[in-house]
Amino acid sequence: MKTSHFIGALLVLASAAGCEREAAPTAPHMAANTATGNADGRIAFAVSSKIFVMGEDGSGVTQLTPPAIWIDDDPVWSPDGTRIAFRSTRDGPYYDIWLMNADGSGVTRLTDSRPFNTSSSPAWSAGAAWCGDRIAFHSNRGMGNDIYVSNADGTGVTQLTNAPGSDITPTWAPACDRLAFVTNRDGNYEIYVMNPDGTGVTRLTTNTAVDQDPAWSPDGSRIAFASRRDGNSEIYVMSADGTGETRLTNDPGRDGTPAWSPDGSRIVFTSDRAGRDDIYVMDSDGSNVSRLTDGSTGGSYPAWFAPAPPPPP
Ligand SMILES: [Ca+2]
Ligand SMILES: [Ca+2]
Repeated sequence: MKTSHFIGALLVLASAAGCEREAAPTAPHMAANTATGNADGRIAFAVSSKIFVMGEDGSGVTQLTPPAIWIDDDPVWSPDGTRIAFRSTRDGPYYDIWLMNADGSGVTRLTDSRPFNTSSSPAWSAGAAWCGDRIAFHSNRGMGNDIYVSNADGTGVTQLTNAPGSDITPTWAPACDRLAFVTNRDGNYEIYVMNPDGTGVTRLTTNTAVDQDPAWSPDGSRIAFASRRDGNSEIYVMSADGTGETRLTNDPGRDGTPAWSPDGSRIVFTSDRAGRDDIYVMDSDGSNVSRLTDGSTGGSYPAWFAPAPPPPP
């Protein structure tokens, strides 16, 4: 469900490099509530290309992936909160999707795009229904970036899009009946939706600016996204059919990667309005903005755990 700063990757790398000077936790403490599978109220995020978790009030920041030269970022939760998918260059130099337990243990590879291709932007099916434990992602293993889906055990990899242009950052609707994604197939980056089998592709946004980072509200009725249509990146929300676009943020900083709270009342996002990437939260109408990450960490790529019903017996 979470997206990446894919289009602004260079900016993100520059920002991440700037964060390297900051002191990172050196002795990560493991969060007992995630180790036992209860991830309620937890937000996973990235700091300086390492993955962390914290409480939804910004407390209990815990580092999950080790200090290392490779990149780990863009985390998303499994439907039961016991695992996290993320992208990593640990077998680099190119990105692949990896999985780990919610306490950082048990790291395994999901995709293998070696030697020359990348896979990024994992989206784990979760939300209103049990959706079969599938992970969508984008990869350039074909002709340019396209959307793929894989079972969480790595089997059943299926290519969903195969059109000119770059199709990136898929995210599941909560009922898993649709996927939103971003593509420049019509000349500039817009937000599209499609059925889970790749049919029924429909464009939702229409303007000349970059539109990216779609995120479904937990009830499936709305999609939050980021757009530069008003001069710099801001968070917007629209109905799931593309109508009623409304701006939520209004700040000269770069605001992006929105993700909803499980009850839909709040939206967490990344902003550099205080000078570098930090995680902020606001009410879903754009009011009551507050910063979650303090000056010692910063952060980007927030993913708010939303519990899904268990699989049928
Ligand atoms: Ca656009
Ligand atoms: Ca802004």
